[in-house]
Amino acid sequence: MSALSRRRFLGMSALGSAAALGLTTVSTRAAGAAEHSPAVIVGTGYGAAVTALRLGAAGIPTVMLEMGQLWNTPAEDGNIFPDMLNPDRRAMWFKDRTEAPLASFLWLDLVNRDIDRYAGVLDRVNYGDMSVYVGRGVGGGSLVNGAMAVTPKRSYFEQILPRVDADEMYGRYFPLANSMLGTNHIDPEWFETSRAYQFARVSRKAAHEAGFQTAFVPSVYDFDYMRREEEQLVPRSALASEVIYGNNHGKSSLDKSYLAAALGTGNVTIETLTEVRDIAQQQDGTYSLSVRRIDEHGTVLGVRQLTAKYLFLGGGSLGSTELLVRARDTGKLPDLGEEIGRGWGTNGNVMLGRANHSWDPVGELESGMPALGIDNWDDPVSPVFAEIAPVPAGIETFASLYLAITRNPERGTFRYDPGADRAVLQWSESQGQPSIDAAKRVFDRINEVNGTSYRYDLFGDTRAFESRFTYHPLGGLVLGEATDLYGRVNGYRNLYVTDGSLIPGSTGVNPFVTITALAERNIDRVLAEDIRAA
Ligand code: FAE
Repeated sequence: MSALSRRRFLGMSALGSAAALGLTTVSTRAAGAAEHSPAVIVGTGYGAAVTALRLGAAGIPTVMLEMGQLWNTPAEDGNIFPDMLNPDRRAMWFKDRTEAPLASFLWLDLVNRDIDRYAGVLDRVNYGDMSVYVGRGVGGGSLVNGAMAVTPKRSYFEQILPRVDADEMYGRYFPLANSMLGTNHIDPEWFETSRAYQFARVSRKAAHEAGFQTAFVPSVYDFDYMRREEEQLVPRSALASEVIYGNNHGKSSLDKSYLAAALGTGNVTIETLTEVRDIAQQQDGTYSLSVRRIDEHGTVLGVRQLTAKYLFLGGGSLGSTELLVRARDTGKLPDLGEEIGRGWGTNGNVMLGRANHSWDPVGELESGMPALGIDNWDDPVSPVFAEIAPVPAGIETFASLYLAITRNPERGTFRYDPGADRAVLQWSESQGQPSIDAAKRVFDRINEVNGTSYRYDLFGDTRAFESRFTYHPLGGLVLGEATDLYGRVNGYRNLYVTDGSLIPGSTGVNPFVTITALAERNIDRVLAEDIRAA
């Protein structure tokens, strides 16, 4: 067994037994809740998980603090997660009703359900004109996302982060990230015959008719497993309408990859249902964190202080940005500059649906995991990468759904609201218009050539394009602006950002591979220069 597999095995056992015992501290050692740790990481998403593995492997005792739950124990129905058609309290983070991205179908609210307030796995954070979907739990967004593992086009990466060495990223860190995450590719022959991808083939035909190219999308969902799902040899997940509220099988989420390996180093501890509220720096330069423990019903169990020499922020674009905006504006980290909270974008997300002809059915069975996209990114006027998204309703819908990623230059800013003690995003609906315009150029043409039309019934009113939510929040603590070129926060030693908040609002593709690869690059440098050399 390789060292990595051994670590993963140890880590998976620790996660399994913590879940079975209902523990909120996960470790391969008998670890108590220490008051001081050499390194603390906020969150357990992509950036955080990479950082934990590399610190743990370097022998640095590290504590990860995660506000969500460990998702590892089946509930009474035998499943860890609910499917999209029958959501229950596990679906959402403290909501009275689910808030699914498709608000309606035939203008009817058939999609959402009343639920009990609970520490569920998907959050929708609403800021006026913009709502942001994020994952909550050990693994962050990896628990709820669509598993599309896409490396950005090099020319675009060079545009968005011109001061990052692209040779190093494409030669070393992107391949490393993909291999660690478990990225795999669909067998094109199987794709042509699979019932579960008829919806994607129908969309492909319409795109090709209009002269657009399509491309397969790599995934961290195991396509071999999916094939066996279709053959009814294994329990179904992607083919059982599981997406956005978690997958019970098939997906290599971070708890099965980086986080398992991190725990397996023996140096990493994860504390769940533990939210970092405040950060301050002490006289000796170490950081103190005010940390709130809750139970899964939201009852506050206590607040305690923790200290760390090295503090890594991996709470995602919303979480990390909020911590630093709050720290600056409450005077706890007064040397933080104006760049904190800036440069936030939606990755140009816009969703839309098309109505197909009755002779072009999409099929009753749709895989929850997308595998194909319309790739019009090289078009200088309307660059669009549109993933062909499923509507896994279990019935024939004659609908094609798309999540289009566009090059939207609009950016938002987070400001501290002292009354609510939260960072609030400044973003107006009109800032979504460039995304709509770009997508409209592509899909107007597809509709015109194919004699099809938009669906006006999917987003709660009669709009055809929905740009008021995003799955891909990026920025807020932009690399080279709020931090140096390796995520070190300007103005403070030993304080780092390691997640999607480093990326300036856009990656042109689904972002988790970029976040992972950048985190690998940054921690390499930080370990060598700041930690090993200290
Ligand atoms: P993230 O994964 O969001 O993790 C942050 C973690 O920190 C979360 O677990 C939080 O609960 C936790 N946290 C935040 N604040 C605190 C605090 N103060 N104290 C303690 N814990 C805290 O961060 N991307 C793709 O590349 N491909 C896809 O197919 C895809 N599909 C998506 C589908 C959905 C429904 C959603 C919501 C997202 C999707 N994404 C996809 C986006 C992707 O999951 C996201 O970019 C990454 O998860 C962001 O990684 P971060 O490390 O920035």
